[in-house]
Amino acid sequence: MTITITAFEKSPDGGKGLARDTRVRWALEEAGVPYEVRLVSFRAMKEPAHLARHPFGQIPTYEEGGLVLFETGAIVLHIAQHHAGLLPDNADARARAVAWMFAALNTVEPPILDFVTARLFEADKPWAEVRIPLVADRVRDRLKPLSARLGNADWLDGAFSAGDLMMASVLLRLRASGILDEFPNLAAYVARGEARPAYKRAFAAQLAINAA
Ligand code: GTB
Repeated sequence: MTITITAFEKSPDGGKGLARDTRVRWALEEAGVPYEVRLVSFRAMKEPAHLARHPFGQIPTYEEGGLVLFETGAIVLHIAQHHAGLLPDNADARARAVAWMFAALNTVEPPILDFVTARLFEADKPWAEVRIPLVADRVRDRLKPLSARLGNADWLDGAFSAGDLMMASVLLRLRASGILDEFPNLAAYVARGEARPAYKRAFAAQLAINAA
């Protein structure tokens, strides 16, 4: 059955892979599943056809037969549950990999979003000088224990899993700020993710659209 995802017609990052379709593309590439992409403009994202796919008018979405999904956590989990390569066979290890997915989305990503928003979109506001260091410290408060847990390991819990895919995807957005480099093992962890052939294919696919 054909899988179709949605992505920005023109991503604001110009193809740096920071928009959230990249993590869905990465999961599909890890699973070896072909997919098609429906590109949507910012206007089309808020029109009825897309709102029927995504109640908040965002990308990415995922369509497969009669199934329509939104939220990258739900989409990546769906892919991981239906194809080999992203979740371990052992039930306990599988549950832990899912826990890392939730940790990425629910514990690590929120302060990163606050930080990126403050730096990129609110830097001209009168409170920015005070707020940005505060939110940067909230990011560090998450990265310190994450770095301690990862230690010298390649991945968070044994073999690479959807938990690592999601965590690396979330951490990627920090690179430009320099905060990631304060934690060399996390910077190396993200680089390991980016070095995976599946990530490279996902990155190239979104770049091909945005560089055009
Ligand atoms: N929780 C949702 C999920 O994980 O799927 C969040 C989805 C989301 O925020 N989608 C964004 C979107 O559609 C695109 S990824 N925004 C348009 C809107 O809300 O109207 C966020 C994003 C956008 C641009 C860059 N960039 O250019 O660097 C990076 C990330």
